[in-house]
Amino acid sequence: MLQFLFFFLILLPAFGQTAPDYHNPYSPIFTDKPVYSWTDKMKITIISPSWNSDRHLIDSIGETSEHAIKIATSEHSLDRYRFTETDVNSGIFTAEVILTGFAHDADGDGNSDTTPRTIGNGPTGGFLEVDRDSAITISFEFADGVVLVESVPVRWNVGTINFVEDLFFLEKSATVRVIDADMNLNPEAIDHLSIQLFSDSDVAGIEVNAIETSESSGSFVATVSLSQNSPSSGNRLYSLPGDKIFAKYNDHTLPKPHSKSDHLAVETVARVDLAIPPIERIKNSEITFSDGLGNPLQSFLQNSQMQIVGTISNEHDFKQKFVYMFQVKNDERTVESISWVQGEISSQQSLDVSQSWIPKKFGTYEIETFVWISINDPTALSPSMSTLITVP
Ligand SMILES: [Ca+2]
Ligand SMILES: [Ca+2]
Ligand SMILES: [Ca+2]
Ligand SMILES: [Ca+2]
Repeated sequence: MLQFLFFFLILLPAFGQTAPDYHNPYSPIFTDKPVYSWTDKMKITIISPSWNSDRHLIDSIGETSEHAIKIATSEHSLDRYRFTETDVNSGIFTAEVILTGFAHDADGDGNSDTTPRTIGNGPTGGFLEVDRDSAITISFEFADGVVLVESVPVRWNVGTINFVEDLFFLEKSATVRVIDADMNLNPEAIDHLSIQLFSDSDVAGIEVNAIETSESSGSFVATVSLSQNSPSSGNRLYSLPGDKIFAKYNDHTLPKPHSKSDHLAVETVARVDLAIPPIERIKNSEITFSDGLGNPLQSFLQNSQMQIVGTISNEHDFKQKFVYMFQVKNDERTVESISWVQGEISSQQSLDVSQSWIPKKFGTYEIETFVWISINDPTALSPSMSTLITVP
């Protein structure tokens, strides 16, 4: 017994655990999540160097009745579930179990969406029925009379819904995302759920199918097109410039204090407008020059610091992110200075952006400014501007 405890203390740091609680025997059983959804896949790891009986072979644990591993809720149980060593000499044993939930209509169409069953011997391919608020207990009798135990809860989650942008353009597409781990009904396949979409101009709207982004993500995405020229149909939603568009997901898998039969609609909103070509989205005015105190400069001096001041304005009714670039070239057309300011400009706002610069030599300089979406996306939001100055 003392020998075993010694092993566990050495292994602790590798798993980032805090110091063991000596009043409770330390249990080297780990699950890949602290909480599971009702139809999740569980990956369980047991650290048991003493069960690495042959350092040249993959060992197994749990399948004998004398030293059984049991994975169970208060109602259902997988007894003698086999775990296998991760490598011939690791002393670390793993297994997977797929939770199958209980009979429940998860999407509100009147039919149950689960296949509850408890079957399997491990190390993979086992199924375990769980209830909404089950606790799953993993126990391993790893020495006579010494049983290690770990327990993890099962929970339902309140789904969330969001449009990926606050503003969409007509005749383009809009993407909406629902995150509800409870609708990852099969952790080994792509699931789907339905989302209702409507607009101020079409309050009846459409129902679209949102597809899980990967086998077990619990994140579901749907894309619709927005049209002012064609009526709603399929994945197309009729809407007019200035409309609000709405997306709604009905969650039939709610945690306490909701009852299991409750449902709740979660909703999100975005706006639609006419598509505006990127180059017309921000107005970039002529640059000006000032001294350190903000007074306008008419002439320039060598080795004297000046501020190059750009002015941009956003005449649209949506806020925009931008990056404003300053570029200075000398008479040899060589770039002497390049810098940028990143920011966000509100609807109907005008902003000054400035950059200090010291001309080191006499000569003529060309100062160019560019407004882009971002450093990574150099799509121009306005035509570039250029000014020549002479430093006498
Ligand atoms: Ca081994
Ligand atoms: Ca159903
Ligand atoms: Ca899935
Ligand atoms: Ca849910």
